[in-house]
Amino acid sequence: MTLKTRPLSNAVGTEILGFDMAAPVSDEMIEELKQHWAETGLLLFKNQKLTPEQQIAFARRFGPSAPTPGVTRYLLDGYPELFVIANRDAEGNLLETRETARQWHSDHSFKIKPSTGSLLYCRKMPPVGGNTMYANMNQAYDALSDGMKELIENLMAVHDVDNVKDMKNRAPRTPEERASTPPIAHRMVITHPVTGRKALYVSEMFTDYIEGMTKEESATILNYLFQHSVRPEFTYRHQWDIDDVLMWDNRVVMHFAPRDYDPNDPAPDNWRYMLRATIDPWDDENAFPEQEYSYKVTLG
Ligand SMILES: O=C(O)CCC(=O)C(=O)O
Ligand SMILES: [Fe+2]
Repeated sequence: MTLKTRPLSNAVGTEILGFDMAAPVSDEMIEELKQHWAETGLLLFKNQKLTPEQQIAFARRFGPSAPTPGVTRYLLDGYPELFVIANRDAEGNLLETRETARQWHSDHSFKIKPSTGSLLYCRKMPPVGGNTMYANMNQAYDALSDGMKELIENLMAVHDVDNVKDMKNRAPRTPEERASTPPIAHRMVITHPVTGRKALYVSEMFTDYIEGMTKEESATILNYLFQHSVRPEFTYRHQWDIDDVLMWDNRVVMHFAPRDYDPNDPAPDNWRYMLRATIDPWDDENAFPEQEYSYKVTLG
């Protein structure tokens, strides 16, 4: 059986039409979904009615659960595989994750084996704003000059959770949390195992510096790449409806949640509540071929 689909935008994404994620899904259909996921970086499923168990079970068809190191405090009660990204809890208390994703990033790029994808389920959304943006890093790579491609081809960039700027609403990380996420070097250019396409693999949220360069040199190159990779023509901006599920491939896209609503506004309908299931590569699977070069960076 072939899925009914339509493109979400020129740059990113495929909408999967008339699909029920809670119903039994054949292996063939999962393979077909994986192909769209790899080719366009993002799948949209609308009008989904999922229990936490069903969301987790669907994500598990694509890979094992990816524990989020260093952020054990934000997991759904009774469901440690689901990460809660919300401005308020059911009692109206403000939550620390209300300013999540205010910089472009690829999830878990600070791990030696980064997460391949995430599956984000919208439970509550304010009437205006609360959008999520995606940028196609295959297209960003392709649009670079040959000179820039050659320069970065074999360079390693260091990714670090402590590079994240917007931690001000969060409790300081404990020494154990810090120790669980040492800085990690990855190739700046990765190749997707399904499509064979190259992608830029640096982000303003997690990428700290380029190995073998001074901070100043590396900042100049990285800042250029950060701006270049999110040029409007490479992006898609999703306006969420409640019951939407978006599932992205971290090897193809970066994403970003603009502060286009006020998470602190106490109005009852100003409530954004999302549940994320995070997908790791299987044990025998390299998320991308260059990963064999990734390593932990020894400090000072
Ligand atoms: O809240 C969002 O729109 C995105 C959050 C995010 O970065 C994620 O779920 O990985
Ligand atoms: Fe994210």
